[in-house]
Amino acid sequence: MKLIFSPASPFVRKVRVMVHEAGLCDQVEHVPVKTTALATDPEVRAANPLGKIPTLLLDDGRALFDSRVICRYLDDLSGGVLYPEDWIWDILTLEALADGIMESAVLMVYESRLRNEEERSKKWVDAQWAKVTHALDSLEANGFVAMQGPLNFGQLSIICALGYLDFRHDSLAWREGRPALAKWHEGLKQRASIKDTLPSN
Ligand SMILES: N[C@@H](CCC(=O)N[C@@H](CS)C(=O)NCC(=O)O)C(=O)O
Repeated sequence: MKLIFSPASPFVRKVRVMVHEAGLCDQVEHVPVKTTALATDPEVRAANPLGKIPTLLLDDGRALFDSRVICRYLDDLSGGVLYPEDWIWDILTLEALADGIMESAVLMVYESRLRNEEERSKKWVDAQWAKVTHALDSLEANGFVAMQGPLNFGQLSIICALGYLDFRHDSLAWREGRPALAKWHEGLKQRASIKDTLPSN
């Protein structure tokens, strides 16, 4: 299998964490690309009509996307450990929350990197950050069942989302006023799959 990836993407990081946790490191070749919404890499476009990463190329020529599909697929290959059936809807909801945090955080980056000064909207950026803060506040208030109990992929997705906030939006200090979430994050960030997949430019 080939993973088309960039080391900065939080969605890609989810897949890299899953590859690690599933013990599939020697079965996935990493193919780095530089792609943006305004300049899509041709290899990405050929594999995924949406032009987005992560995209996973299977050995039989099929392509899988997006990160949720790829992570479920890889977990399935390794015996279905991180999406246990008993809690599946809660875990998928937690993963969706993590993806929503990532989407808003990535859109904020696009606003400053891909748009000219006169095209940028502070109102839009503030609205995206408001989505992130509402999500973080609900995690701090312990509103999600799947945050408790044995490790699952909803939890690891949240770790990837928080890691992206540290990587790109450090100055917005997500830990402030959220001691429980910060403590929970400290506990999981020492896992090998998390330490080995830190985002970079
Ligand atoms: N829902 C998708 C989101 C993927 C995504 O937005 N990836 C970004 C990189 S962080 C991307 O490929 N952006 C290029 C574009 O929007 O064309 C997933 O979970 O994989």
